[in-house]
Amino acid sequence: QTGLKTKSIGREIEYVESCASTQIIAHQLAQEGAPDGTVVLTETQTAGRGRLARKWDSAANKGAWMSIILRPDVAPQKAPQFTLVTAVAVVRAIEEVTGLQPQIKWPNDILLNGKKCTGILTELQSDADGIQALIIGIGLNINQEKDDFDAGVQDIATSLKMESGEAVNRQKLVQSLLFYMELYTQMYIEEGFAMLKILWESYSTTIGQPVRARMTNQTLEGIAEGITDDGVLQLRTADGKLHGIYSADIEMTNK
Ligand code: BT5
Repeated sequence: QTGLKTKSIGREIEYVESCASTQIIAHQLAQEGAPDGTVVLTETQTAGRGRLARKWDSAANKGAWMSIILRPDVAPQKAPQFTLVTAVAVVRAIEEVTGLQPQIKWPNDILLNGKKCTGILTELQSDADGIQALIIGIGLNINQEKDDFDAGVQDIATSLKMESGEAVNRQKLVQSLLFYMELYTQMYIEEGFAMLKILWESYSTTIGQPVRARMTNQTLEGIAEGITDDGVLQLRTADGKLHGIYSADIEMTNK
């Protein structure tokens, strides 16, 4: 009994007690032909990962560590938009189940009171025919206490329990998240990003703010003016130039 209200996402669930990373399992399953909507879910990861091979701290039995396989018929350049769509689904699920009001920090962080409660990692399997699979990793901190986090992230991370003061039913949260993932990914595929962008902006903590964007080869400072319909961040530097940023680590410079 999963209690799911979805038609495709989560119809196939691969649940493992423990693993290195749900991304690794999902990549493998996708290569073996796993259907659209397959979800890999675990209690703990020994090598959970973020972007650029960073470590994702995945305390046992306290979070939702999962990867979702999608097979959308869209161009590979659209892959980053799925990070934004996923962020909206995460925010809606947290709101629905806890009443908390999370914010989105472009591109892949969900924050509560300025601290990170969720990270999203979108990876791509593609070939000359286009996207074969998107592997969307979601790491959601639910019932950790401060001491459950690795020392290195204790100051920047938070959990739903730490913010609401109450333990949160993890199953309910996962059900709600998969429901919103299905709703919003379908909306995206049928109607494009325009409507979702409005929703995304209403949750964004980045837009209109002064930020520092660290990229692999340079750092830029300026005002985050908005995102394009492709999800690219528009950053205006002091010299008046508008830069399109596809991927970066964002620091809010006014906080
Ligand atoms: C992310 O990367 O935020 C993407 C995280 C995706 C994790 C999920 S869990 C299920 C699936 N399987 C995986 O192996 N991964 C996905 P990035 O933006 O690069 O942020 C990584 C940084 O976040 C780290 O360098 C730490 O500073 C911080 N961090 C690590 N663990 C954290 C945690 N549990 N909560 C908050 N921040 C954390």
